[in-house]
Amino acid sequence: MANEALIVVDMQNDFCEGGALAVPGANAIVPLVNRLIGRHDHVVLTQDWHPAGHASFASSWKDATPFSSVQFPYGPQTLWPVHCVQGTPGAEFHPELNVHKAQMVARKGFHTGIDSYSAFRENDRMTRTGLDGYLKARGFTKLILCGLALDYCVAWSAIDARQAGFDVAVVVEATAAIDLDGSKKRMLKEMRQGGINLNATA
Ligand code: VGL
Ligand code: ZN
Repeated sequence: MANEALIVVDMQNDFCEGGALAVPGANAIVPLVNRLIGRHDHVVLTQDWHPAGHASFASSWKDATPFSSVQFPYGPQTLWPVHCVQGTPGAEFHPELNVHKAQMVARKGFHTGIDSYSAFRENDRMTRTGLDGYLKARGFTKLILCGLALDYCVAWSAIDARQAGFDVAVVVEATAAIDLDGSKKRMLKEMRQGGINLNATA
């Protein structure tokens, strides 16, 4: 469909089995994501793309442990293991992902001091990536999302896409969640309440 784009979120080695921030069940969704890619005319990939020493890495802070939360200038921020460092194998797409059809690769998380779950707006909720402008300029009105992680980058991207005025569906079966402190349940509820269709299938 001409007005519809598939957004494949962060299908990168570090979020898959054996990766630095492996999401349980990530490898199993690769065939489903590829099927969705095969069925869509317009595909955008997002890529978590951090400089070494990024502020969201626990190792960038003294005495901090991964998965703890600390106060950043913009609010609470979860600290993560070092992952998706620019130019490293962990930042590359999963080797079985069908990347060739992608018309756009949108990178995010490249500002050292700001994390970015959403592909539209960084975690300070002010810095914009410009992806909405690109998608609107291309005439897309409907976005279908899949990928990793359901409760972080997929959810925040979906919520921001809805707020930017797109009709948004998430193919939940083609996602996998980190599920930190109940984040999966919480973000599914936020998406549902935000008017995002969670019933789409792969
Ligand atoms: C993500 C945590 C940190 C994600 C990225 O892709 O969901 N999660 N960076
Ligand atoms: Zn990240």
